Amino acid sequence: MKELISIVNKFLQGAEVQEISVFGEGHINITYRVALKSEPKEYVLQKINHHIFKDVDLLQNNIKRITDHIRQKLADAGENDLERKTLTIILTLDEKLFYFDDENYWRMTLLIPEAKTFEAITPEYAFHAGKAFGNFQAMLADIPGEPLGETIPNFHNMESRLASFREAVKNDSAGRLIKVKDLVQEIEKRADEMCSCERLFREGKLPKRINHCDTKVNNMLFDESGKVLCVIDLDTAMPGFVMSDFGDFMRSAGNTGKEDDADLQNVSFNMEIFKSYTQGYLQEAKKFLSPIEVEMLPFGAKLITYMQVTRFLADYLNGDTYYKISFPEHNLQRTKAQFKLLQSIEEYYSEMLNYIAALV
Ligand code: GN1
Ligand code: MG
Repeated sequence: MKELISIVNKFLQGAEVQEISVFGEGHINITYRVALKSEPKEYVLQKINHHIFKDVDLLQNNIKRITDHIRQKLADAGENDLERKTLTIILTLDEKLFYFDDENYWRMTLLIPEAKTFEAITPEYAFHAGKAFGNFQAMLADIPGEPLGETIPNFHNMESRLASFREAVKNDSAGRLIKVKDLVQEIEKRADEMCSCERLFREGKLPKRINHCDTKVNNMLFDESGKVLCVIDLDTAMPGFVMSDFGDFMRSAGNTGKEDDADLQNVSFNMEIFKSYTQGYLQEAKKFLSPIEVEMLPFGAKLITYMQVTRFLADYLNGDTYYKISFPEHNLQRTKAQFKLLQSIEEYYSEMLNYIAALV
């Protein structure tokens, strides 16, 4: 606690801290909520996982550019209450975007008051979420200057994810391969199909656009009425394929169970969430998407769920070096739950394709 207070004081001079508590559900960074004694405002303090985000300068500069750009767009559109509709970065006392204490990297933002996050939502909320993520992609389409840097190189590149997965299988460094041979086979069976986006990109048939690249339902803040206030967790915003963002929302909000559900019977794909989200998303995004991007949205649901299966299983095989875990077999449980979801998505795949074809 004392250490954390001294970090807070690198950002807010002489701030008297009332309370600091662990906050949110993230698997990567460590996040705290900070309340001060004298101020109504609250803050979010994060220890950035710099083993994963190796270039913190690039990371923080990306986020600054994104939030500046969005704030300007909102202001131009006559919106008010901007501090609740985009993240506000708190600079350090010497006006830097993060503080480095010789070991760890820290950053602060304003905490957005009276906002809610959810792990599961209703179709009505999904419609608003679709609009919000569509609008997020639209707003970032004309961010000025250089293209945003890749904070994690090849982050949503399936070919490179498969290469890392195969490396993990080959090394079997935690000696766990024996337990997961069937899952490895299931992954290999689908490998070729799942690399379609990279092939289409090379053939010049599929563009890259700025994506959020972590459109989990819990990376969105909702207000009391179910409308989306603000998109958060901007760490991975970078160029990618639009169906990735579509797919990550389906993977999280479209799951009737939990990401790591121990009871696989709870896990299946929720078509109602798919339909509402698609309607909301296309309302905002139809104007800038090419026909192939629209057509491939359901593929995104398969792809990102499949990618998550490979990522969780690779981490399990590597001995849990990437994701935070809560118990020893957590990554295996996550893998199984995500694989069950993938199977359910596969069952609904043609229904999804038909739904979109009828909608456009
Ligand atoms: C991580 O940090 P968090 O929990 O929002 C991960 C995503 C995964 C997700 C799985 C930088 O997101 O890519 O899809 O866990 N972020 C990073 O829930 O790897
Ligand atoms: Mg997050």
